[in-house]
Amino acid sequence: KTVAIVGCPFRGGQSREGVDHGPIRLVQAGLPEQLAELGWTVNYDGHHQFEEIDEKNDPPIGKMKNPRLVSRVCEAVAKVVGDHAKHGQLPLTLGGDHSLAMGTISGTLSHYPDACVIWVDAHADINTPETTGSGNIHGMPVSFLLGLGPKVSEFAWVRPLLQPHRLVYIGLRDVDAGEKRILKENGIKAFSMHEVDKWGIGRVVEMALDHVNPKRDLPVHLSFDVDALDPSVAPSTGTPVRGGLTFREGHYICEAVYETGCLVALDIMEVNPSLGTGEDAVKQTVAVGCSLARSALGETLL
Ligand code: DIR
Ligand code: MN
Ligand code: MN
Ligand code: MN
Repeated sequence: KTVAIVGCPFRGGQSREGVDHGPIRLVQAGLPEQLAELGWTVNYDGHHQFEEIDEKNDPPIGKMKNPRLVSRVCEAVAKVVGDHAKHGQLPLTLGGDHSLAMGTISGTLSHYPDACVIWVDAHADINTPETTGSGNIHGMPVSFLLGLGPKVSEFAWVRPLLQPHRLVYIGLRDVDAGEKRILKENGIKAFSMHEVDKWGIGRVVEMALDHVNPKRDLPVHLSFDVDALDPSVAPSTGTPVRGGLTFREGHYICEAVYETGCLVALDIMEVNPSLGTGEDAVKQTVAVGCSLARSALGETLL
């Protein structure tokens, strides 16, 4: 079994500096060696190199900021992730901002068209270019994958292969009004922090899997935004929201997905080493990013 690390030093889907340094810190903290220790063959040959598009050559399209840059980077990431999947390797993408998941999930679906997606996040990231308030594309990748919203020619490469019933959220607590409407209209299943409080994380993960993968026979893509965790657990991230998952709840999700044996791709997104209350906060967040990845790739407590 081989894991292919796709380091994506990319920040074009949002406006805060530093998230492009997330993957570098995760690798420096020893993630490749830690995964090797778990018995994985680790395919890692440096971070992905992206083309640069100067901001003056990339004016907004509608409200969307850096649209050409985000589109081209995500298209490249989709190819890389899809190629690893075709070679039987499990792509582990290190972000970078969550717009990258437009690429990672496109890559997964190109090889596993019946894959389901578990999206762990404080946010739904399902705004369309019309509903977005911020214009930041990291708040929109899911709408592109589902084929919602207006057709934007710059993003014509994104095949809308994700079906609403193959998507489930865990951890939501900061969802825009337009996003709530989209979730309702499309019947998309979401377990917010309210449901985590009500049922406990064990039942929530079981219900989430029952929804997207009732027979536990479909490939699973786990896309984990570290801001799903409480800011006390993962402080160094661009849009922290209080009332998040505990350390154990976050890891439990990863452990339970690993136990299904269905995981085919993993994203660890939005680690931003420039944010938080100093170097301790950064170290803590980077360490949590590494341990989430280890849990999803088979590390057990006993
Ligand atoms: C907000 C925030 N819904 C937006 N989204 C974030 O910009 O569309 N996603 N922070 O991670
Ligand atoms: Mn920089
Ligand atoms: Mn996100
Ligand atoms: Mn988020």
